[in-house]
Amino acid sequence: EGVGPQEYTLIKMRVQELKGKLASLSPRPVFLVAATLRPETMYGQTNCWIGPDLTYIAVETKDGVVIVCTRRAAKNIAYQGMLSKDDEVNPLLEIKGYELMGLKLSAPLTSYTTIYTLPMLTVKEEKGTGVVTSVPSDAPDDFAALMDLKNKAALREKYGITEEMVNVEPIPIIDVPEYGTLSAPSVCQAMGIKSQNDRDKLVEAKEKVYLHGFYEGILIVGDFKGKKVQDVKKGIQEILIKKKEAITYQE
Ligand code: A2H
Repeated sequence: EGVGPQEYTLIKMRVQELKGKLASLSPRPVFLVAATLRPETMYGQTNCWIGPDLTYIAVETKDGVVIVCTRRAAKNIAYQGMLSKDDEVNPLLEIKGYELMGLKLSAPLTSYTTIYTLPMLTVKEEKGTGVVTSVPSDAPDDFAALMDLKNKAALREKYGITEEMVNVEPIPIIDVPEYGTLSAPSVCQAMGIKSQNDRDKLVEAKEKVYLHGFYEGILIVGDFKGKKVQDVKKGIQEILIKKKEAITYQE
């Protein structure tokens, strides 16, 4: 990671039904916000990751919607002047990650009309918003964590996840000369990676997939079809921001 501030795109994903603790936020629209460096990969989102043991808060933004993220991220968002009361974080509620599992979300660009929140044990409290977009076609971490949930009934049961919620497949969105249109699954398979616990191998797989995907990848879907990944990031970010489906975020 560089020395300067990192700019992320915060992707807004609408919670379709407000149940449990979230019911008290009704009738305001509620969004989980995920920090990504790769907004063009939102065409391939299959689910959303939440850290089961992290603590999240709900805060109201200046445009009257509610966003859910870690307290640390909410402070940064407040500092950037986006919350109702400047520079002050007044949570509407606090909620644990495990209480946010199995929610139905509407997310931009993906071909799935509903995606589910699922647990990933490696979501870091000190990065981004604690909410992570899952793109198993192009991120080895996402592919491995999804495989774990598909293969391990005990893991699903622990967090109240049903088979239906993990019944998704990686979506081909980027063609990488060396690896084809499903680069993360291809590299994971070639390296024998079956689980998010294969830490060392995953580090190597990520280096390969991210490097080749970003510098050599060609988008094969959407408005920027046929263009190089490195040339479309800004354009896709702008479209999402215009449609109020994303905001920029620095930390
Ligand atoms: B990226 P950097 Cl397809 N904990 O989004 C763990 N990982 C997190 C996180 C957190 N709290 N917050 C964000 N991230 C992930 C998509 C993607 C990403 C693709 C390919 C590469 C890639 C789909 N997941 O990142 O340490 C998010 O995953 C390449 C590094 O700040 C975010 O972008 O560089 C990335 O890590 C930010 O990592």
